Amino acid sequence: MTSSSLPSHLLPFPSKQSSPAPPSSTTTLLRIPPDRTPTRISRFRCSAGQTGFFSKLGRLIKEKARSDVEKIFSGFTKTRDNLAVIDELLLYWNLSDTDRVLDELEEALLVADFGPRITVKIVESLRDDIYAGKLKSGSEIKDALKKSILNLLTAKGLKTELRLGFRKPAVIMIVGVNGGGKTTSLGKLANRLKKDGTKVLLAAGDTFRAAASDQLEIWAERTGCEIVVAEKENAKASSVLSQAVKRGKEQGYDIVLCDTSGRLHTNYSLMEELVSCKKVIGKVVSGAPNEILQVLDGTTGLNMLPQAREFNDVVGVTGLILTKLDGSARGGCVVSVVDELGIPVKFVGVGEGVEDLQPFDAEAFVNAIFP
Ligand SMILES: Nc1nc2c(ncn2[C@@H]2O[C@H](COP(=O)(O)OP(=O)(O)OP(=O)(O)O)[C@@H](O)[C@H]2O)c(=O)[nH]1
Ligand SMILES: [Mg+2]
Repeated sequence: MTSSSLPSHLLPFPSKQSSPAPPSSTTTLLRIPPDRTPTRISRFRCSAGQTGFFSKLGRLIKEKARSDVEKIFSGFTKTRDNLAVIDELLLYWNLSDTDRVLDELEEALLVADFGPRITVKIVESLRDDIYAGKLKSGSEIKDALKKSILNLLTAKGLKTELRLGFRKPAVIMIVGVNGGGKTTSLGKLANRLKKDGTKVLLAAGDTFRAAASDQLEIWAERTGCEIVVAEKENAKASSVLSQAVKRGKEQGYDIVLCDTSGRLHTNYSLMEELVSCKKVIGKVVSGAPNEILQVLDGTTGLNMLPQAREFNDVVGVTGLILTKLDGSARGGCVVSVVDELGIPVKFVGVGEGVEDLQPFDAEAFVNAIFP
């Protein structure tokens, strides 16, 4: 089947010729119920061909990652300080001292929130390599330590770029506990995608607090994206998201970014609400949501592990956004989450500004915590 014989909502992307109007410069608010047509709709322009567009977008996003390493990890001072002791230990390391040095190294990793499972795994593999004569100096041990952490972060072929499928619109749901930075991350992501030439629709799926949609509307204005908000109070999140994705489909959006309410991972009924949000989205666009990104507050340390585990069990998390790395982030735990749950970190939040979202780069991460 050629793309021209596909129904319009299945076309990967409109060609440049089919989208003649210029993009709108202002935000249009779309309110449900959907019988109201929006006053103005921006048209998508894509110079990247059709199916290749999302992969090009992913590549662009990844390339940008490499340019801003220092800013990304400015918040790791605390983690770095905790791990600085490792440099001192390894400086004076000699073979006869191995067990004592490895005990202290273990302690330092635990203090830096690597978690017991990962810590033991790393230290035991170092011990084996030292006694097998593969590591002969402090600097070799440090390199091996960094390499084993990098391996943990990159094993299992985890993809850090967004995977958006080929149907339009791609749908991304942002989930997580209260106050982690979901709405802010969604706004920053909208900014990034919009700048890369994508037609983005925001969906105010946090119907729990009245102020939540106001907050997202500010992000819509800031990024020049359109937004769907609930018309009435007490609207169901699933109904707002379903309407938004329908809009996205009917009006040729590339991506719908869905905000959701913060919820404790231990609250069964709220977690179930997420499941119904996911279901209704999938009914509108088969295969959607393409990404369910969980926001984890980088300052919460090991608490992020049970959160990630629970959200993943309930809705199937496809990627993580690690926020507040500009604060006093506790980086070690990320390695545990990635290793235990096999979910890649896709973005990191490094501030409250619109530009403060960076793609995750595992190598830069390791270099930031072990300079
Ligand atoms: N320093 C810093 N602050 C951040 C970052 N991301 C979010 N914040 C701040 O964290 C606070 C909470 O952010 P929100 O985006 O409202 O968090 P949320 O998860 O949507 O919160 P709820 O909807 O209430 O669950 C706000 O003050 C944000 O400005 C970040 O990367 N760095
Ligand atoms: Mg929010």
